[in-house]
Parts: sequence; structure tokens; C-alpha cells
Amino acid sequence: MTKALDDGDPLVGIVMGSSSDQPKMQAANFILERFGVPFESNVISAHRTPEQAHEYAKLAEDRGLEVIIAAAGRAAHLAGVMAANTILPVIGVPIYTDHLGGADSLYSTVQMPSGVPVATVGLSNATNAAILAVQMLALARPELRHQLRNFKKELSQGLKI
Ligand code: RP5
Repeated sequence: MTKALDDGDPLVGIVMGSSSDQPKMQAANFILERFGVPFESNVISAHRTPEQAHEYAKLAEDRGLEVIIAAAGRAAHLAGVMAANTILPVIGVPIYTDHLGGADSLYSTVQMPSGVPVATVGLSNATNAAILAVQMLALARPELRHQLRNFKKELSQGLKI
């Protein structure tokens, strides 16, 4: 059964590799709040706290999450680790860093081998990651589809986000 938005239980789990990613991921919070989508946000690293990362992904579905947004810089591979350990859709946000212009983050997130997809958005594009998460949730929630249509209209009228 589809979980109601106003239950308040998080439907989107945002994970990021470091507290230094937090300022860049704020935009996702803004979008999810705007659409009234409950979410949680945690710092979990694929390489500094690997067991926690595996456990988070393995338990996510049973905990009621429906989408995971995973953000990391450099070749940390957090989104891939999430995707390897869950059947939930994983949206990857490669974080821009001064190293290699973020190419390392981008390639390590987008270039998943076949069988384990990560839906990758642009460098540090937390906004698009959150909109995509809302679109996924909207497949089973008419109220979100209605909001998304209004949002598109606002974009066409000049809304900048
Ligand atoms: C990655 O390494 C994090 O996602 C972050 O983007 C990058 C740098 O982390 P800090 O050294 O700032 O903790 O794991």
C-alpha cells in the first residue's frame, strides 16, 4: 500500500560522504520540503564507515524508504555501494571538488557496470536529484503529480531554482 506523505515517515533517504558535502546538498532539502516529502539526511561514508553504509542500504527498504539520494565527492563511490545493497532506486549526486574538476566524482558515480544502475545527476546538482526523487514517488501519488505539473508551469513562467 502507498504510504501517505503526511504520515511523516521518511520516504527519501539522503546520504552524503562527509559533513563537508552538507552545504551542497541543502538544495535537496529545500525541494523535498517544498513538495511536502518527508526525508532524512545522514553523513555516511563508503570508505570511512563502510559497515554503516552497507547496513543503511540493506535496511532502507524495510524502514520504509522508497528512494535513496547518495552524494559523494572524489572516487568515494557511495551511490554505487548503496545501489549494490538495495533494490530501491538510487540517485547519485557527484560532488564537485577542486580535484580534477569533479571528473573523478562524476565518473565514479555515473559509470556503474551494467546490472547496478545509479541515476546520476549533474555535478553537485542536489536540486535535480530531489526533483527526480519526487517524480519517482509521484508515480504512485496523484497529489505529487499535481504539484509537479504546477512546478513545471512555474518554471515556464520564470521560476529560478
Ligand atoms: C568524499 O570525499 C566526501 O563525499 C567528500 O565530498 C570528499 C571530501 O571529504 P572530506 O575530506 O571533506 O571529509 O568522501
